[in-house]
Amino acid sequence: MTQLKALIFDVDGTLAETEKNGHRIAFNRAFKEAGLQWEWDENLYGKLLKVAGGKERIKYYLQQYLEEFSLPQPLGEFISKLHALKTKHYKEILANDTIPLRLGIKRLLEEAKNHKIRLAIATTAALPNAIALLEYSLAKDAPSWFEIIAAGDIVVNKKPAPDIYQYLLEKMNLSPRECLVFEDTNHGLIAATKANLKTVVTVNNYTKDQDFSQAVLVVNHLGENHQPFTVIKGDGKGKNYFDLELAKELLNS
Ligand code: XBP
Repeated sequence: MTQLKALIFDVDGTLAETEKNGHRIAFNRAFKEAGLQWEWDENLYGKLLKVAGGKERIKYYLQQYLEEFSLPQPLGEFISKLHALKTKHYKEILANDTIPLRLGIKRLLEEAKNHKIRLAIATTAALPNAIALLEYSLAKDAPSWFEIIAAGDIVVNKKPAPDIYQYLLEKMNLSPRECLVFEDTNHGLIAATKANLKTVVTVNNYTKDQDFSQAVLVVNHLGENHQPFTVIKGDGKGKNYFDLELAKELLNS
């Protein structure tokens, strides 16, 4: 029997629905402030989400959608400055509008904390953005709930590469068999699976049609007693909502 020692969470889309009304709006505000006539609507943003990481997403947009745009040089510097503006706007959005956590997230995090299960974050987003979401949407001291917040450029290769998960396992001195991961996207699932980690997927509107065949469980959200989750794939073990008991059962099944 394998002992559950840690839960590892992706951030955007998994902890909270931050993409459509958070990151997307922040990108558009940054473009406007920089004098660029670019507008990422919901549909376009859904397509751009296949590229993880804000800087990488801007670069992809330039290359795939703005062929006629003469690329400023040095391109890396231009993108970094634009992304820094976007980070400023994203933090403002979180501070002013607070994006709520997804159903069941706070309950599960508190249960894990109370049972001394180690917590970590593995995100492609920039560190200040992950920290701001935790502070504004969970609790002021929430960043300290997590032993490691592995974010952004801490690894060279972002999801779907397994690097961020391998980095965490090494830093926390954990075996993949002792951890369970929570993701919302196919590229997050691939990253975790390549690192030999079992993964639970909570889908959202942007990701619900993606391939999650490698997940141990796919649900619409983590649920609450009065708001049960719907199992999309896998065995929810007769539960209404996701708790530590289910995490342990999934790890050992
Ligand atoms: C989500 C992302 C990020 C955000 C933008 O990562 O792909 O790129 O959309 O964040 P994850 P930044 O699902 O791994 O949390 O602009 O800070 O990169």
